[in-house]
Amino acid sequence: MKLYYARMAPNPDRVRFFLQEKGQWDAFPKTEISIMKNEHRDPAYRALSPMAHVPVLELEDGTGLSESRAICTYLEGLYPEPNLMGVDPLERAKIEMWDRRVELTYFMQIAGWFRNSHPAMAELEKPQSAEWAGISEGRARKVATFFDRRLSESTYVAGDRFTIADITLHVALGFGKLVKFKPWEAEHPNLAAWRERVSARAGLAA
Ligand SMILES: N[C@@H](CCC(=O)N[C@@H](CS)C(=O)NCC(=O)O)C(=O)O
Repeated sequence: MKLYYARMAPNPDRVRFFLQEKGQWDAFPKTEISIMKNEHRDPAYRALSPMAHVPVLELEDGTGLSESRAICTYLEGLYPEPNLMGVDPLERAKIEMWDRRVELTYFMQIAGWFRNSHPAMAELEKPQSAEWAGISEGRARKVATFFDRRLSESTYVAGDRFTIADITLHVALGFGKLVKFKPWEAEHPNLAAWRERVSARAGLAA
């Protein structure tokens, strides 16, 4: 088994933090892919990742598993402890619900904002759209308020314990720094308190 990942890229970081939380980051080999050097578009890599996305987990039989959450589902099966995705059908569903809310409504808006406005992304995002960036920014700002409210009633994103949904939010907040959006610094005290709590975890070390 081998993980193809990229440094300082949010989706690979979701898998890295997931493995770090499980104490398994060093359990199998990794290959670094440079997105800025276009290594993810190399035909050999595309054979594993047809959409040219990082990360990918290559299995012993040559299967390429992509989509960060799907990779985490597989890793949760291999390394069940500590549990990060739920122990029974209801808890699994609730964690997935919150994780997808974070990914689809916040993480993806930060991605749209960053990819359509940052000069470093001009090569990857063609064409860049200032209008798309603006709409994404507005939505990200609104959703930050939603998660601040959620964290006023819940210690962690999906409930009373740390799960994959916290990893996704942690990565998404870090991603937002690239567009200088730090909602925990103003007006969002619950997000700030949660961020301080999770940032202290060894598994989320940079
Ligand atoms: N939905 C995929 C997204 C993967 C993805 O977009 N990864 C980025 C790096 S964070 C990438 O490979 N970008 C390359 C590109 O846009 O050309 C996942 O969850 O893994």
